[in-house]
Amino acid sequence: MKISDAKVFVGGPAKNYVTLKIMTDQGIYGLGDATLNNRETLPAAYLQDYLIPNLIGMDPRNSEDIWQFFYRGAYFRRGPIAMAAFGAIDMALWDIKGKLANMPLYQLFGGKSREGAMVYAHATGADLEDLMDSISAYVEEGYKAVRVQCGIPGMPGASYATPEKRGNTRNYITSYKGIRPKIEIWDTDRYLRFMPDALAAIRERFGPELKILHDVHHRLTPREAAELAKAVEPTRLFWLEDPTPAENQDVLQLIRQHSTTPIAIGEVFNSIWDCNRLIENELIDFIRVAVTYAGGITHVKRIVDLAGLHNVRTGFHGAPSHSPISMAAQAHLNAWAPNFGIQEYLVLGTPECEALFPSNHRMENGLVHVSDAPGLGVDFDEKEAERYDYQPGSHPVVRLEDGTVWNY
Ligand code: CS2
Ligand code: MG
Repeated sequence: MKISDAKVFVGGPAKNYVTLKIMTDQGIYGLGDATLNNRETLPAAYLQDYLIPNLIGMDPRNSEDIWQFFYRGAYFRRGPIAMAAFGAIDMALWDIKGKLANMPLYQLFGGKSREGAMVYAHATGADLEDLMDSISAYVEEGYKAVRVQCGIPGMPGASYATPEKRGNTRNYITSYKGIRPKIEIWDTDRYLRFMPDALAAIRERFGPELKILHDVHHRLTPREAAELAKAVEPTRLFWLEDPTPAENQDVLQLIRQHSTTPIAIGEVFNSIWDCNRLIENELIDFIRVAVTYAGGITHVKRIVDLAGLHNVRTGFHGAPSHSPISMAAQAHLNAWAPNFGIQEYLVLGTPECEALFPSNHRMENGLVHVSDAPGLGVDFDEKEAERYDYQPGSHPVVRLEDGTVWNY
């Protein structure tokens, strides 16, 4: 069996999805997602210029060897662009493997460990009351877990928290249009004065059962992160996400020394080498990698297994920039993983998105039920894809009030 051709498509409704289709000489094809939010053309170029010409003629069943060939063979290892490109190839090869076996992927991993995988949605509010309404709407729909982000008084424009800049949560887009980033202002003091009480008020309003998550989005120093984690302890969060950039990883000890609030980190990690110390030292409770830019199913499964040895559960990244293809790959891992925790779930879910990526994965009462179709269980309509072009976008750049550049 040989890979006969492969094509890359960039575009989609509201997001620029980077979709890889690998064809074989036996008619079976596989699909992968290489979307790297706001840098979509880069993994696409890596695939087109370097990886696809090497893939042609390879045996698609040897997904491990192909992964090693590209990863070790690149010499300059890792990084989000390369790992997103390898990730898409890897997903597509697993898709082919599942179709050949006539089995859904979770069966090839070891079968189902659960019927449905708990997901969380994003509730956002311009202020606390607005946020409460957004949470209520999700609770009424049956969600068991909600990430809560709120506009901070006196601090306009922490956009990852407020709906008005992003549209409502269902169509929320983690980018601004155009290449030049918008500037947003951040003030740590205002945030730290406001957020612990806001989270406590949410717990008070919704009771003990709701799983409450909050994303700090890398805005605090380790000392400030420890202060926040300690202050929110009585609220019993499901997790506190990215309280500080995980670059100086040893200082994450500081958070552990001061608090038992569960910590989730990893949406920007690209490999096991970004998180092995955090996992082995049990400095995090949830690992947030995505199958897309952490090298696909082959590599993420290794991370999941390492995490399982150290009381770390999964909480894969699932921002709306992931296409239904990588969300399907994650649905199969979630169905299997003995140390599954939760799945961030923001699939666009619009009729346009469903027409482009038909599938039987379904969400019900806050749980994702994985498709039983062979392989990934998601298809790609090339005719529909012709409707969409690449639209440049950018993440915001954050500055402090005095102009100092800060972390997005
Ligand atoms: C966020 C993301 O989903 C999350 O937890 O941190 O929305 C993040 O801002 C985007 O994925 C950036 O591309
Ligand atoms: Mg996040």
